[in-house]
Amino acid sequence: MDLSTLSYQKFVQFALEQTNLRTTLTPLPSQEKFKSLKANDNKSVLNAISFCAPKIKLLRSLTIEDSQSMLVLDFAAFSKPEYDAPIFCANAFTTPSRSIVVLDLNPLYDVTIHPDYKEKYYKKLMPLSEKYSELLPWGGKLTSESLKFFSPIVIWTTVASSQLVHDVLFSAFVDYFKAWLELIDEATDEKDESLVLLNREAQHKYLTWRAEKDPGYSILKKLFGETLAKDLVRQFLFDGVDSLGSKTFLDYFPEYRLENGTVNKKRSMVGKSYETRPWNSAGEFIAD
Ligand code: BLA
Repeated sequence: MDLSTLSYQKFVQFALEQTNLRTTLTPLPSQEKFKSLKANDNKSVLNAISFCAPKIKLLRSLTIEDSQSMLVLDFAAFSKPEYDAPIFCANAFTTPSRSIVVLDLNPLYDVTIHPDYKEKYYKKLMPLSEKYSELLPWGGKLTSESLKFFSPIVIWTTVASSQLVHDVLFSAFVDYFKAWLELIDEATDEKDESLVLLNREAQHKYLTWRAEKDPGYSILKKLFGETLAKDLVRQFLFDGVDSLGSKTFLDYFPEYRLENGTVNKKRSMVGKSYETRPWNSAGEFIAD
């Protein structure tokens, strides 16, 4: 399809407006640093924004739009570590033929081993996953390791690009972002410093995973060159990876260690799995 009628700007605008209705966003230094970022192809249009707010450590968005070849949305928002709220995650990669999408409130703690966390945040949100399951169906096998960063309401899809899909995706983005804002509104700050430390480490582990293994990296490298792509990943998209904690990727994910001590470049050590949605509509894990 012709991508020139589609854009992810509307998604970002919506999120900023909604957030500003409830809290006060303050621009972060990383926004200034990356706002004049230019792609090597001289045609992709970029938009990089980053903010914080009293309960939000980082809300950032990167869009890359070239109507001839691809539209990219990478939007995420993290609470301050005093709150154990999920991480808002909206990633979309759209070409004229298909769209690859992950939309989720990524859990801070793996829901398959922390049923209390699942109960606390996802039980009442389960209808959301049903609502979009027909038009944004499960995208098939994915990197198995990614699943522990996904929630039972995750929308993981790879579908033929169309105006309808784009509109449905906007509707889903609206629902999921509003749900996230609601959770942030209701969140009360943790007074127990040891639990705050756990939250901070969980966010750091997440940032470490994505800074190392995000599937978008090869495209960023092509557009910006290796040095800038690395800076963009570590200082903008996953800002905090070098400051929130001191553990390394291999501390968190030792199975990726090669004999010479470096990180295995493979995205998955286990391989891809989960051909179908591994949660049922009650949020129970049903994969073997
Ligand atoms: C593919 N993107 C994918 C896949 C997933 C994600 C699961 C399928 C391949 C796989 O299983 O690894 C997304 N994975 C995620 C997310 C998390 C995760 C969000 O673990 C969070 C924890 N995608 C982007 C951006 C670009 C992009 C910004 O988000 C481009 C700049 C591209 N994603 C992209 C491409 C593919 C892809 C090109 C298909 C090619 C591939 O699999 O490498």
